[in-house]
Amino acid sequence: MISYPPEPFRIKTVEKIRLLSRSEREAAIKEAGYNIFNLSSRDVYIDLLTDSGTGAMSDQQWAALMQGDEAYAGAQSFYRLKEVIDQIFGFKYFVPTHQGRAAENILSALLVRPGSSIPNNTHFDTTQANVLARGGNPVNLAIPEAGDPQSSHPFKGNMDVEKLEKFIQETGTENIPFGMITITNNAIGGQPVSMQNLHQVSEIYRKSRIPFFIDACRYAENAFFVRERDPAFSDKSLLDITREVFSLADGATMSAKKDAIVNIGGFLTMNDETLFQNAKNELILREGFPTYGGLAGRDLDAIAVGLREGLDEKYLAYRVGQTAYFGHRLQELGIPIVKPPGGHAIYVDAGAMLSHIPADSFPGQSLVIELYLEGAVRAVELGSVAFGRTDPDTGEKILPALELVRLAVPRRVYTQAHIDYVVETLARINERKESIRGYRMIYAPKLLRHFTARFDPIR
Ligand code: P61
Repeated sequence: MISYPPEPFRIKTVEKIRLLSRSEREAAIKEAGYNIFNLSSRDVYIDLLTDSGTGAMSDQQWAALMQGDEAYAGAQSFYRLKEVIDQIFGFKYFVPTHQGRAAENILSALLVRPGSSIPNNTHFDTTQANVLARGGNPVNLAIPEAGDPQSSHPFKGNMDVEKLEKFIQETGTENIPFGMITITNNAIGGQPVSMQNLHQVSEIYRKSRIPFFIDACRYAENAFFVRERDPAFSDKSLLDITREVFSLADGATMSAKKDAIVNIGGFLTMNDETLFQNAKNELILREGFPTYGGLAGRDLDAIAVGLREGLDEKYLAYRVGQTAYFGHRLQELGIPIVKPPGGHAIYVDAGAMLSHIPADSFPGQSLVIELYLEGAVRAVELGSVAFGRTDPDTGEKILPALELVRLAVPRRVYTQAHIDYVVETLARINERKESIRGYRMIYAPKLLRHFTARFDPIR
């Protein structure tokens, strides 16, 4: 039994939550078309839909908001953020964006052409969609262990470097405008990438002259895992580890809604001056002037403070410890999860738990709906609903290897009692799992379909 880490903070502001009755929950989820994205947040008791933008800001961040400089051009908030980004990331240039996908959009708009291929360990859905939207081909080259929920490989987020080399040779560097790696690897369980793997990937991209961009949303959690799991880094500071990581790349896309613990914000950072010029022009067209991006000056100040807090050792020990406690409690109950627990979330292997429901009847979606019905807990499906798609050329259905349900833990928000409540909710579902049925998708848009899809229960 692993213990729950004491929080390295105390609570100054609280927010009321309410638990609807079972019959109210049944009505709410039906009204939502059995899609938790359509629920009103007041109808959710414990919201584990995402760790993105849902963290609790600190007193220091709230104080920083008051100092926001709202000047259209040359705002002081921009320079304060620049100082922190320079220190942590170390690239020559950056543009603020309203969130991570806006940074991905700029990069894709500037570099992806129809027929381009973009390799990654595993693209998250917004990166995948931004590449697809420009006619590109997002390619996932994670190590084989990434597809095995039982494997407790310490760096399960790694890229398969042999596959990457082969892929580059076969595709031709002229068809690969940039390559990526996502730290931590969200789509396969919030699993870290090792420093050694990052060095190897960087070397491969560099020798092929392919610009290397890191999807950096959870870089601080990744740095913490590197220090915990790789003895070569056990006495290095998290800042030193982080700087080494980014020194290997040509740029990064960042959603500040994760490890910078803010409710909104992101940025695109790079070394290439021409790319920076073009990014500024693209930014001006769609986001805003380059010293504020799609944000208010005060948001930039909150990010600047949050980036430092997100890299704090005591905070990260608590953060990763809380997620580990959550995962171990579920494992004790025999609930199949992706092992080992990742940094920001627990991923239940719904395909294994509800093995009687076939992938095209969406076992992950069934579990998500049961979590709501049983305890008003909101989780998200990361399986055939989120990642399934139809090949535009062959009409073939492409389904992901795993049917996962993610329980993401917002930063500094929920207590041990809340986590225990979710564990107990899942335990009750697990006891009657054979009676759970699948769902039929009755509406889906072409891209990012899980946000607006609607379902009907299969009777
Ligand atoms: C999340 F249900 N993630 O994990 P933006 N890269 C990576 C991410 O994890 C990520 C982004 C880029 C979210 C929010 C989310 O279908 C969903 O600031 C590794 O959200 O634009 C975001 O950053 C994009 C939840 C995104 C979803 C898409 O919960």
